[in-house]
Amino acid sequence: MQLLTTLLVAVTAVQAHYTFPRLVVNGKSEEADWSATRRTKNAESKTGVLSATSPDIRCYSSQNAAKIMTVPAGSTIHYISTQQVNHPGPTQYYLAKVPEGKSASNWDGSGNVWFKIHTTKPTMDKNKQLTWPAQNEYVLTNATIPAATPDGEYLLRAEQIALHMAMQANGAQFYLACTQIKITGGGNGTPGPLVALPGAYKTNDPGILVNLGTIQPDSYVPPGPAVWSG
Ligand SMILES: *[C@@H]1O[C@H](CO)[C@@H](O)[C@H](O)[C@H]1NC(C)=O
Ligand SMILES: [Cu+2]
Repeated sequence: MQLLTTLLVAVTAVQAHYTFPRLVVNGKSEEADWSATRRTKNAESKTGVLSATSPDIRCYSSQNAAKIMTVPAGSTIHYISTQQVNHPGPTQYYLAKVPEGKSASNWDGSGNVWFKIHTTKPTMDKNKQLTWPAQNEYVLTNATIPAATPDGEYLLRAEQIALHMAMQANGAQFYLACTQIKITGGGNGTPGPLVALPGAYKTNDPGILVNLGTIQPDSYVPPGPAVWSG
């Protein structure tokens, strides 16, 4: 029994990484894992992206998905995680509008097309550690699709950046997923700033190369553009 317990603890430690195979929209989950969310290259290994400038930073070299999920503007969204999101770091959501004549079911998300709709800020816990909303949960934090987002097909990208090793270059781990969605009932906003992925992040951005043991919550600067809130 002692041995079994030890083994279970060891296995749990090895599996302490995660993927986000399901989007939840207003409490209703995608019908199955990887149905509208593109199956990422790390679906089995669950390892994070270690280079902020690699092509994997966009959608983790994922396969196109079969479905496109309808998402009313103004919806509350989040993702289900395969494991506990145990590492400290921000959760961010981005959208990219599919160009005219292309489809969310196969567009690659290239170009200056991505805008950020959500980021999370840390607080200091009672052990003087920086912690983030939804840390240690099996979901990513909720975000709102801005009501002013124009109708149409989009790629939705979620990331959680694990910063526990980020005091060294390429030590931050990016866990991410992209989902094929169609926004309905939206508005006439002009989303921006628009950035490319890769492109928006640099290895030495202060939110990527950072020692969490030496900063205050207010001084953490998440990577990427400002949030567009519509
Ligand atoms: C997140 O949104 C879901 C509905 O999609 C809701 O059930 C849940 O309570 C929300 N969680 C938080 C922390 O607000
Ligand atoms: Cu880890």
